[in-house]
Amino acid sequence: MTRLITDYTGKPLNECTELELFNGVLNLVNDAEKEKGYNTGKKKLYYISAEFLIGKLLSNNLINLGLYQDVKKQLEDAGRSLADLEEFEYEPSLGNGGLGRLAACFVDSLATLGLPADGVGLAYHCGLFKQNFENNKQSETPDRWLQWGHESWMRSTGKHYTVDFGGFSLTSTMYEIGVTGYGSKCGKLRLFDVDTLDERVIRDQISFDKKQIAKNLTLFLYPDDSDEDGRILRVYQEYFMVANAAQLILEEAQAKGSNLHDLADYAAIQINDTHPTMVIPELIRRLTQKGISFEESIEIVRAVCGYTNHTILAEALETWPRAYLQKAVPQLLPVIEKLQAYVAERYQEPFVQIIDGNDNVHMANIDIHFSHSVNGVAKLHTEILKNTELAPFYQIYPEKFNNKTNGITFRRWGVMCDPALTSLINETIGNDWIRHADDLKKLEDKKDDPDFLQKILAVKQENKQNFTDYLKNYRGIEVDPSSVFDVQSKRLHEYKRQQLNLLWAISVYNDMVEGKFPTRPITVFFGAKAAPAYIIAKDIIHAILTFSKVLDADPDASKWLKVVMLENYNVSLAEKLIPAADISEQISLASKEASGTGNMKFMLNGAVTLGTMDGANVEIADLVGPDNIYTFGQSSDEVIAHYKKADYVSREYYERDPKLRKAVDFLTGDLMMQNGGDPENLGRLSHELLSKDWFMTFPDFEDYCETKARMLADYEDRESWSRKMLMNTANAGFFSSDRTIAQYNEDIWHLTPDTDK
Ligand code: GLG
Repeated sequence: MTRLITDYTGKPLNECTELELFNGVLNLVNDAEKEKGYNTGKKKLYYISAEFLIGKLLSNNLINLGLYQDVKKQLEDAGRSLADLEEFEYEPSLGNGGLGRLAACFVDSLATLGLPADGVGLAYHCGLFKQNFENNKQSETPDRWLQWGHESWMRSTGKHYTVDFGGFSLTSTMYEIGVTGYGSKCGKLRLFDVDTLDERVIRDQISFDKKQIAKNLTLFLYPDDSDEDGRILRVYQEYFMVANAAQLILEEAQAKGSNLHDLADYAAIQINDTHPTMVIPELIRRLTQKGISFEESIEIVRAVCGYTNHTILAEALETWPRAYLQKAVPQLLPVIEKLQAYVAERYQEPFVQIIDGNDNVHMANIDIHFSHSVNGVAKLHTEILKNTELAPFYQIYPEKFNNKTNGITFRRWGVMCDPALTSLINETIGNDWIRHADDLKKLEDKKDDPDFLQKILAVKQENKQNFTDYLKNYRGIEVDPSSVFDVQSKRLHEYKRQQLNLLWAISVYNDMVEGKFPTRPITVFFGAKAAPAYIIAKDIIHAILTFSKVLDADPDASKWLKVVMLENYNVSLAEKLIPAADISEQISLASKEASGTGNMKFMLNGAVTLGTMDGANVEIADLVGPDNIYTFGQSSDEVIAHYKKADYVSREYYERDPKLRKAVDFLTGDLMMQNGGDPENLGRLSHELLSKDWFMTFPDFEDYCETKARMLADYEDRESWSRKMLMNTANAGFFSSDRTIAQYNEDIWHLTPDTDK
């Protein structure tokens, strides 16, 4: 039976405002979702995460529910367009980067595989922030994605919990966003909000009164933590998230018949990075309150919880001074102290203690001792955890450590974002790959078929043209669709080394000044937000924006090289950019990128990777073979050895390599200053590179430039390049998040798919 949009709008579609139309279709989707029902079962997974970077919902849900064509037609018949509605839709701002996008892919796959699961997190009103560029610099404003009201996005469940903090309590409301599976029942994202929130406490840009917890608790994701109030606020936020989660989990388990001793038969919890760690002491506290002994509570919680480490960078291995916990969550401190005593009784090694000699509480250490599983997110990352970063823990608990290489949902990152490629694939091998991604391998049969290789090139050209049109129409940016689209999009972080790409681009410019031009024009796209308090990251953005002005101002050079830094890079923009990419830049310092998931999206969409042997790049290289990827740079073993010996001196490379020296000097040179460069920012960046360069840009510079030149030369053999594209798409199947989730379930959660019943 066809659902009519007019039943939801209550008036003819041509008389509706965009918002009325949007809400109408959204409610139609809601009903279709409810009718499909939700995956249920005795045991349920609670995937707790500070971020869920879900992206726009409308089209994705329509595709998953099989309503896309029908709704599109109803709109067209009334002279309206689904494409316009997609543009109108505002992207939810509930995440930052890879961690949050991974969580969004995972809930999609959980639903699709029929696994009973909730994503659990917070309903931030202004999300991370909206990025604006002014005077070649990033500034931030609140990303008010809930401006049309919660109800445009989520349903209030009418469920409330009380969360106690030191000296006061807050009441929460639980909201739900449906997660439609592909050809399956649905799942739910359950987001908690505080009823007393007051957006009026926001002052200038994204600053606000950090002390007014009741009014600011769920305003922003990762509020500024450069001062003590900011850091304590994060503790409040994290506890609010897990105290709600713990109440929900215990309540649901008991409703299904659990006597709590058998909680692990009813609930699995996945802790993502350390933000949800306090769920462990919180559950132990609640279990002991119900009369279960402390020792048994530990065993119960350990059987329920698994921990995923998403990065070896210190920022994700949180430590909180005991005093912060004492202030924000005094009821937890006795539990944490008892956990420390439990550890101290068994293990003397200082590294594995929960509370260190300076009274800092190590959240990851709680996770590792009191979970039954610890996983990394790519093969190399897990090996580094076992052998280096967490080696003393691996000695104690070898059986807990396991790898789960990340994945992406092929529904959003294939079907939805790349309809042209999807049609070509469907025509060729049928559409089973959407659910059984390994099927893509069948495309390899076509690798010597010149007609097919031409078709792949035509799809890419169509996508590049679409993106070119989008940039022109919506952003007023002109690019040349026949240029090579060289793309680096991801958060701005020194270890990801956008600065390496920039130094390469500057060298290309320097060559042009000397009369050496590229074979074909190149457009380098950057998309990246820098954390507001991350000074060097913002300096790098400033350098990129300034250099792009230098190029634009040069009539000769601008024909051959253009640098575009895309403002406010988010999921919706990624969906347009990735299908248009020729080159996928994955150039992090080896050992530092735990996995990456952008690398997988580009690969699926037929971009060829230029990357270091880092994170999941290593597995991409294994799958596609050396002819279909360009790798360069130091290995992770070499990098780790340099850190250990502390023997890296960036200036030596600068002195030795004239090309590098010229590029670095350019940063603070006249042309940059004449085009809006700020001597303070550029001076600081140059000084950082010359005196520290902590992420070893310089040692990889020469190899990067040579490899990129080889890659650009190979690009000119269009048929052979198309074969590389094909080999990337054909071997992307392993990176479906359906595979990742199936492995988590097999090894860690042990849920029974609803479909098996
Ligand atoms: C991290 C890492 C990424 C990883 C992602 C998801 O930096 O390499 O792909 O988690 O596991 N904080 C992140 O984005």
